[in-house]
Amino acid sequence: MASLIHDGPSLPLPLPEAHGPGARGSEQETGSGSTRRRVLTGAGVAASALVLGVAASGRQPASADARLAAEVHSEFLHGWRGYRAAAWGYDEVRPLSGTHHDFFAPGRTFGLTIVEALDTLFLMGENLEAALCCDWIEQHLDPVQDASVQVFEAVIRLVGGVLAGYQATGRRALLGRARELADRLLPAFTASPTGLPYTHVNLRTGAVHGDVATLAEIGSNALEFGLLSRLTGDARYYEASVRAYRAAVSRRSALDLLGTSLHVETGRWTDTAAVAPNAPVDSFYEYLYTAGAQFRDRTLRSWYRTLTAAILRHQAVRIGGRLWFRAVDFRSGRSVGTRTRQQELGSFYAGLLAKGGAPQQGVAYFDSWTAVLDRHPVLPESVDCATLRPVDPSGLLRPEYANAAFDLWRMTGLDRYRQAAYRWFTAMRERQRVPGGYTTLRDVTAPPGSPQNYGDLTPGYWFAENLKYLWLMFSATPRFDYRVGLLSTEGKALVGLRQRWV
Ligand code: DMJ
Repeated sequence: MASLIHDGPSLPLPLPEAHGPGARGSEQETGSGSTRRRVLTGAGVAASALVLGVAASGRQPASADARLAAEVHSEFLHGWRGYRAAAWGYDEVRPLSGTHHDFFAPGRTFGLTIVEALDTLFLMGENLEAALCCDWIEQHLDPVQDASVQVFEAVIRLVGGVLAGYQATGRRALLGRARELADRLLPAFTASPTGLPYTHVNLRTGAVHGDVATLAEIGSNALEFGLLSRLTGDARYYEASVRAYRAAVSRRSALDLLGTSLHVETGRWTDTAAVAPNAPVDSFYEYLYTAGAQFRDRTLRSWYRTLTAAILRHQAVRIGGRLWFRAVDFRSGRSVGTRTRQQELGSFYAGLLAKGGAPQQGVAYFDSWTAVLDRHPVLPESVDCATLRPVDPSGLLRPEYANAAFDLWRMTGLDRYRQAAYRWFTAMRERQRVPGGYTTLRDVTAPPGSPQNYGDLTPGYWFAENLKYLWLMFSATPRFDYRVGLLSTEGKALVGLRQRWV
């Protein structure tokens, strides 16, 4: 089995020039260029990460911490064994009851946790386990099931996970499986009169439904589809992504803000609140930046700059001396909704801001979330940023804070981000570890260890993200090229995996 993962020398990264629309040149932005410059420089922000004295992308870590890396590895294996023992072949494990959860559709399995864990296992040197995952995907993952799946989740988790498996192993069957999945998902884009994707598609019949799409659902596919286009030479995937982005960005307001959801068939906004970086728009901006950089797509880069300048201008607020982002009407810029409610899901944005040219704001936003962590060792799902009290106290084993710490550490090399991530990790270990793995919590403010507080689920993303960020920070693994390595919103290492045994 183990031989199914290639041994041998490190291979050159598959990074040819983009062949998709990104190579075609840029779309000219109008109207807000000078405003954009004023906003960024007026806030004292240089146009690149150089303000922090760092490279724009990552660099090889100077030092590993073998003891902490071993702790992280051990906890990942604890969760993995829990899944293996109770839910192998199913989507997600319920570690308290020893049962499983179907993530995409009742009665259907995609072996989600296997797909989610694959590249993390590879990065941790678990060759045999990684090979077992590859075998399962090749033999059992059915991309033509009679199941209506959420396109967004299927792309970032399944297509991304299988692609990362291919990048780790070079097994051609995995690339084929990723492509089959993408082909089954494409009708969500191609059946749409506007290019905005329907939210759901039946993998067997191609029937689409879900005619109101959030920004995260619209944009969070450009990395996976772009890589697939690059690897297969078939431009359709990336073209579908860019068409969807264009359909959304072209509907921005005069303030260069976007609402939250669009009607797929009419192209009209179904709400008018600009809520970035909170859900359900979060990764729309992440992919705009990351795909723009990865595929050298000047159009996407230009859109990212325009939209981010508007977010910083109209949504950034200081509350209690900390940086937060308020929801505003996207046309008027006036506050809407609960001004002080912030979601943990938005905390990844600290890293994105820094990567995207606003490092001071990125650091400030990270510090805001660290202040929440000072109050609540496990971050609640949402907080009132004026009081730092939970609004939704559940603890869903979310990875976003560690993701931001990883991005900031990778850019700066500063140990404070590793320390912050380690503190986050130890709280998770203390409060969410159970004999069968790791579990969600109903209330992060309840005393640790109360059985009635356990939610009985290890989400698939826990295997893709939470401990991968920690492992990459502490292990200095030669399996990852820290200079060019690219992680998706689901933590999938889409670029920068080195195909070799260690
Ligand atoms: C993950 O599925 C992805 O990170 C997604 O973009 C939003 N967050 C969840 C985990 O919290």
